Amino acid sequence: MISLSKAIACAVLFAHYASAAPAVSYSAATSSASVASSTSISASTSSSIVSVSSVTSSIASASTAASAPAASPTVPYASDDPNGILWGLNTDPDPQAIRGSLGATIMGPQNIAIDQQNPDLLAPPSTDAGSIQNAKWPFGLSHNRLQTGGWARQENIDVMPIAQSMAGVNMRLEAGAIRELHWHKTAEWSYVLNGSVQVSAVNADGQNFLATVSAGDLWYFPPGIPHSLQATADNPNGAEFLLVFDNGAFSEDSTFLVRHIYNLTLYGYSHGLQLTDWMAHVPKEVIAKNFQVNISAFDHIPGSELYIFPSCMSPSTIAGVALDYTPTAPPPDNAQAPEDPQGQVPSPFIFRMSQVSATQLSGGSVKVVDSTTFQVSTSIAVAEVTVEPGAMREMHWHPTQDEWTYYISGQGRVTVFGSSSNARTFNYEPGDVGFIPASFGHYVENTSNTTLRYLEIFNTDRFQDISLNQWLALTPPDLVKAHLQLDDETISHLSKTKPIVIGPQ
Ligand SMILES: *[C@@H]1O[C@H](CO)[C@@H](O)[C@H](O)[C@H]1NC(C)=O
Ligand SMILES: *[C@@H]1O[C@H](CO)[C@@H](O)[C@H](O)[C@H]1NC(C)=O
Ligand SMILES: *[C@@H]1O[C@H](CO)[C@@H](O)[C@H](O)[C@H]1NC(C)=O
Ligand SMILES: *[C@@H]1O[C@H](CO)[C@@H](O)[C@H](O)[C@H]1NC(C)=O
Ligand SMILES: CC(=O)N[C@H]1CO[C@H](CO)[C@@H](O)[C@@H]1O
Repeated sequence: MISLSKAIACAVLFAHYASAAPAVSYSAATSSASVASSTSISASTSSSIVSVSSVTSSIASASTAASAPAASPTVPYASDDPNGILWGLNTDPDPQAIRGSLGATIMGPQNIAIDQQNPDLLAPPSTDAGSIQNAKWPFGLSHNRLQTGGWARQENIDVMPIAQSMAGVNMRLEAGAIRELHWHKTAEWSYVLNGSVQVSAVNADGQNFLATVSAGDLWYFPPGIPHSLQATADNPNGAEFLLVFDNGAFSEDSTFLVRHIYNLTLYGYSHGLQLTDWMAHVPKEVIAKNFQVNISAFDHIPGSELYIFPSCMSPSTIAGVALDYTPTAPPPDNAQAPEDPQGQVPSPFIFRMSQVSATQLSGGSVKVVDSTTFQVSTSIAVAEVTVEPGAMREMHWHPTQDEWTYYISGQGRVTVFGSSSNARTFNYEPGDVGFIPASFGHYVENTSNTTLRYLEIFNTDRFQDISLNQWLALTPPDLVKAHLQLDDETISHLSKTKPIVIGPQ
């Protein structure tokens, strides 16, 4: 009897596939017939068939199926609890560790501001399980390096061990201030957050480059290419930008220099090498010989690295004692690189992403820039995503590349799923860094009343993602039904193109 019902059900499926010649042109009507016929088969006395009957009735009515206990063929149904976010940022003055019937109030001390920002850590959805490493780092928790003319703070494996493949730096330069001439073994990718920055570089063929980029634009310096950054006065306050390096152990901070020099040799980790630091650590006799000038020409080179400093006329500021410096005018946007007999670099080190129009989607927008358009950027790709209130970046994953996420505005909720029941939900705000290992399933839900804008950054030359929705739409429907017991109406809503950002519902 069991084998007969299976045989008939399979015959119906076969008939379905035979009639639907292009497998993608799925017919809801045919599938309803297959459900109906298997239901009629199950109207028998065999106890084994009873489970088939309850399965098919659950297909017929999703709402009644939900209340039927343990009716799935081998495991109970997933919980009906919608597990929504319990409070938004600063909307609950008294956040508590309670979700439904679980948890209890906090009786000890409480950092309310942190709990307000992290509802899904304090009162996680019941779908969270197992152990996903911490995947949130607010730049606001980073030690900041304050300099005359700006500051810099970093995220790397020291503070977020899960993020092995990329590290980030948030840097600020006042108008005219300079991030000094330097280089490093990692590539450097940047997204300008505010103001404008003039970048300079020279490549191994002696070709030079000079350009000014503004908010929403990118630069990229391949490993080892010497470069500098200087804020213009487009914004009288100067500029701020995000830097991303293709190695999670990157450190800008000389506090950890000893450790990183050790590892520079062993592991190829990379603190930047500064022009002034090098010059201060070579015998002056050698420097004079190198440049073939009188040694006195180097009487005023700095005794240690500058890192970030205001542009100035007098070198006397540089030795650590600010005597009298006169800020020069910040560079104009149309400044030209010095005449170069070797010519200019063949492929620009900047990309004006702010001028690319975003692809509009039902729930927001997306701009992807990788080496297909920004040719030199062979180790970093980016998707700039906006998600409107009530919408979400769809459930997806990136096949081979980790995602280093940076939140610019709005608030987002992300569940990182890493197989074997391991899942953890995090809440993000502007200035936070997130991290999602390659192939880990995730989504980004807008949990604010404003547009959520963030960057998905990958250590790769090509942006790639897999859409759950598209995957299911392009898989034989009966196969999908066999897994998820979806009804035809739901199957018909699957999208054969990637929704990317979807909603509101
Ligand atoms: C969004 O706006 C609604 C209505 O004003 C308010 O009740 C809710 O708390 C707001 N949510 C957030 C996350 O700010
Ligand atoms: C840029 O910075 C200025 C302050 O200098 C601020 O008023 C403005 O809102 C910022 N713009 C963005 C897009 O963050
Ligand atoms: C170098 O890096 C490795 C791998 O991250 C680490 O285990 C080791 O402690 C580091 N060495 C030093 C001296 O910091
Ligand atoms: C270098 O310059 C100093 C100061 O101008 C001068 O006294 C000295 O003779 C010069 N040395 C050489 C080798 O030219
Ligand atoms: C305005 C709006 O629709 N806000 C929504 C943002 O996302 C969260 C989580 O889904 C919802 O609770 C809000 O209503």
